Amino acid sequence: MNRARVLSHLLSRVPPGTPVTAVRAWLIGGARGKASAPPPPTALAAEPFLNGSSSNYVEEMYNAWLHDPKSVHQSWDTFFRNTSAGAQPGEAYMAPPSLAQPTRHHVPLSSIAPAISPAVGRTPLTDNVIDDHLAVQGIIRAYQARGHLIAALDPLGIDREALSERPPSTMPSRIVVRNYFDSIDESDMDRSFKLPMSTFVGGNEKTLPLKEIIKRLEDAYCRSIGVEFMFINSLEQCNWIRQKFESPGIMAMNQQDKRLLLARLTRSHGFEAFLARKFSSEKRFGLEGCEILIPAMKQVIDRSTSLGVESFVMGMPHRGRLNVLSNVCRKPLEHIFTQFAGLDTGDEGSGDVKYHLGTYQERLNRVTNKNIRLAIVANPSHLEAVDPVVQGKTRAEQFYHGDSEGNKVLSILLHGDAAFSGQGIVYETFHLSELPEYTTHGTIHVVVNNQIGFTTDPRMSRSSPYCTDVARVVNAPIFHVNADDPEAVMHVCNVAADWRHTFHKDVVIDLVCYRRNGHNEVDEPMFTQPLMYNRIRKLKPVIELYADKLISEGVVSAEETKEVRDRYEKILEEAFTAAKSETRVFNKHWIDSPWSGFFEGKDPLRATPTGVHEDTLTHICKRFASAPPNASDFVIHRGLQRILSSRMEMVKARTVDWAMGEAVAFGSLLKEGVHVRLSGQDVERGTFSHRHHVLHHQKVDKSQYNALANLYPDQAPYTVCNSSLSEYAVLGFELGFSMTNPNALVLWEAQFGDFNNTAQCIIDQFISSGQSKWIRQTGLVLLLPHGMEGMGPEHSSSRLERFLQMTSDDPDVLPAFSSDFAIRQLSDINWIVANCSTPGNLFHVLRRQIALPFRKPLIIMTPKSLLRHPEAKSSFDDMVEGTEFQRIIPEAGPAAKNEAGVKRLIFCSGKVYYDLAAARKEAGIEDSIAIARVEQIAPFPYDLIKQECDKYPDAELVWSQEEHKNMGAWSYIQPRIATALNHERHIVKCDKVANDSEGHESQSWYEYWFPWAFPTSSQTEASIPPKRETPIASDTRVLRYAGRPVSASPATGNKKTHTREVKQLLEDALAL
Ligand SMILES: Cc1ncc(C[n+]2csc(CCOP(=O)(O)OP(=O)(O)O)c2C)c(N)n1
Ligand SMILES: [Mg+2]
Repeated sequence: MNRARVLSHLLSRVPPGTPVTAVRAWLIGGARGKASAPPPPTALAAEPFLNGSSSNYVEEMYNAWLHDPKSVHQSWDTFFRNTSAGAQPGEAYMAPPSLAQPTRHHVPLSSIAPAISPAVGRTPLTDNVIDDHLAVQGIIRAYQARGHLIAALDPLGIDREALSERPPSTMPSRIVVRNYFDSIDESDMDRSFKLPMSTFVGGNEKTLPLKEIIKRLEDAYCRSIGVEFMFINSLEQCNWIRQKFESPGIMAMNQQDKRLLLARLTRSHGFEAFLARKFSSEKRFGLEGCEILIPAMKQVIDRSTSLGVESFVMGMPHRGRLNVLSNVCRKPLEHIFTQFAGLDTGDEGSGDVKYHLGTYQERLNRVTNKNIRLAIVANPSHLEAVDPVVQGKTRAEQFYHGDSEGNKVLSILLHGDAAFSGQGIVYETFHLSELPEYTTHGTIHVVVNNQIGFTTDPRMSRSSPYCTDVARVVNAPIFHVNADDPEAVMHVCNVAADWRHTFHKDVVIDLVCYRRNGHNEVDEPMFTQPLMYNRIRKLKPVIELYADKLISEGVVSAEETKEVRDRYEKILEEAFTAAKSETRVFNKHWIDSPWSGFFEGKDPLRATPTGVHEDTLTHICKRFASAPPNASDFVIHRGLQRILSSRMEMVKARTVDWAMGEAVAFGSLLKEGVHVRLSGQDVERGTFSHRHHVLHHQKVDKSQYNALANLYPDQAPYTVCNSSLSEYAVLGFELGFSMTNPNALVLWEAQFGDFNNTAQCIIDQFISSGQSKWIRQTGLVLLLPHGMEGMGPEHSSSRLERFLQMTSDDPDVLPAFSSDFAIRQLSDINWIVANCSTPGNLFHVLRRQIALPFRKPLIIMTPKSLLRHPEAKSSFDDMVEGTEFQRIIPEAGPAAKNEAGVKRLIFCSGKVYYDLAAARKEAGIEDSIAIARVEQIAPFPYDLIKQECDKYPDAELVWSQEEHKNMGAWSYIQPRIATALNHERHIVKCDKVANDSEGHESQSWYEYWFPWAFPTSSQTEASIPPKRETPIASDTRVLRYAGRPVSASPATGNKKTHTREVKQLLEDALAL
């Protein structure tokens, strides 16, 4: 049989009279259309190789086959044999066997041909059939991609249009998921279709009738769960999710789990009902309408615990917080109830409202029988602000536990719907989720989506269809679920925990629920949402719905449900009675990050020395000045070689510049086993190209060398990491990191100091006030480049005045001078503010953070031009053993030797000192003007300031600063110097502790943490805090201001004006 014969053989099967075009269509497949197909609609399209140029090839194959049947592929052999034997077109061809393993859904087309249309019998494949299959594929895909739009997510059943005017909600389901139905009609419902690889609805079936396919898809995607995942770029991850929702029977729950779920719901509901009854007029931001949150969190925890997680770090807003504390963390009910009782505090701290407090609990997880740790991080009212803090704390726990993949420590973040979409920090936090030094290897987010934010409807509070859309930026799958379908919620929780375990990526559970009461319990929701609340009033609580369901299924009896309810009610009543006998509340009960062992055995008023041995200085500096050990292979930038050489010159001269002062502080701590972590924008090199902690191979990508990480074989790890371009999230993250381990120096550096204002909430609500509110300490360091360098308004000021304004020391009270004055001040204040003028002092102040027996935040105004200023260097002599941080650097030049002849004593801080000193020198008045640098501004070094003033009794006192008068330190310094100078002040010593109005004694924080240091009530005078008293104006010496005048803007944008201002400032300060 030659080519002509092959073709004629095939053509012989075409019915007589068929037009040529139809024959062609019949041979190679033409326009689709049931009516237009040539009769009979055979399956010649299954042999498309017979058309066009392929026929030459066919002929060659045929000739080869004739010569030796084995010389052609098996499929050709079969084809020619069948054709020779008289097979019908379409029947002779058999697809060649695949070289690959058959795929999951692989079904040879030929084998399903009979299944495709049973009614017609052996109808072969046609274009129609293929197109119908493609349509079915399209339908499957549409359900996967858009099924969530028509899922029954809202327990209120309010037409979404009423809440949101956006289009998806108005689409009829047919358009959303069945637009491919134009080519398939209802009569096709019984036809079977081969299932594509992209679905799991078949289970073990490879083909299913269309109606069954659709039913299963609707079950998976359009009932109580709406899955958003098709935007995820990873096919593996998409398939994983499909399998978790589509597999037949995957959501089935056994009876035992159903009963557990009911019991948990009972507690969740019972807790709120009990509080509502006992404290009806108290705000508690109850969970009513989303009681499922408690079983949901417990399910996530159970499942994750069974997958190996041992510690859960959680952040959450007000809604349902008390319920979570009690029923998820098992915080003693008495502690919660006493918060309602209006009792005095029995320990340190100003405390916080009950729905902001944190907790830390260790307990047995009964389901898995494993011990777990649960922490809820205390947070301010500022919604979502705690998110990055939780991430940082989680990351730190993972880091210190060597949990490099996040298998042991998991963060869970709870959100409200309005806050999740409204607060930018959510987005900023998501962007940390995959960064190497910031990832927590996946967070489980749970949104309590009660479809309202205070009094505002979603259509007025966001522009995205869902409140969760922000999570799409990191390809996190989003599981929307109707909170009134408890079993669906449990399924989603399991999948979320599994997802996080499998892929170590974020995932979102969107609990679509409602809020049964107003924003809080004393709020009237009918003012603003009348229709919604009419609907809500008709709804049964979910506990009733679910109990009814389980009773009707025969899983539990009505008596049993009552028994479970009564048992919990009894527990609540007993705890309530016990709480009544309490007379005080204790802030210590609410600590979220206990540092076990840290305070033990320490003298609360003794810091270890900060100076280090010269050998250590030399070793670290040399390493810091050296190329990598494999220098010959590691190509360093020429500019860096120069920097390293100049560093080596400094080592030889036993001096350090700013970068080396910082490096040797870090290095010496690392040597002592203290982890150091420096994070912020471009910190690895340093914004001002001075640091260069990470050297980059100029020829090999990602080949880097970090000298400080390679100082000693047994040193602590050094982390230096460029961050995302966020201040709010990154500062929050570092704060969280610092909360986990007090034996770590954690630093955040702002690119320029003024950018700290976009992290203001972390500064105000956490760093400044955290210890007072939550008795939680942190030694976090903020490095804020600050200084007027003529760079314009936005790069000059770290807003020193704000930090000083927030310090908690009283300007009108002179603390009692004593040998431990300095450390006592540090322990009493909320944070330390410093503006160092020498690298040596920077070295000490950084090391002092760890040397202190407690932790305080440290805010440092760091320099820019001083980084390279030839005078701004320190000798090793200033850092060796026996040296320490100088709170003020007194005059040491000629004026110091001419005390009586000094006409003016200038106090200043930071870089302006160098300008003043240079101008003084130029004016030749070094012996008549003394300049003292205030290096630690807060707490104010009263003792040393006074000492300095006394030294020059006839000197006029001047405060000189480069900042404008309404900025900088002036308004902080002025009243304090007045207080320091007031010799006549009458300092009244008080009793050991201030007694409250009812005569109860309250402890200070150090008494709480260091009880052994306070065995009796007899106090040394030195440890007695002074009583507040009204200031008496100083009538002795007055402090004059020499600096820029007031201004609205931090600095001029005009270089010339800047120069003029500097000149004026120096004249004001120095003109005698
Ligand atoms: C940053 C911030 N802005 C405003 C508020 C005031 N506020 C408290 S709760 C709330 C509504 C929050 O709505 P949502 O996030 O949906 O949580 P829900 O109360 O509905 O659970 C608002 C506006 C706040 N606490 N924090
Ligand atoms: Mg809400």
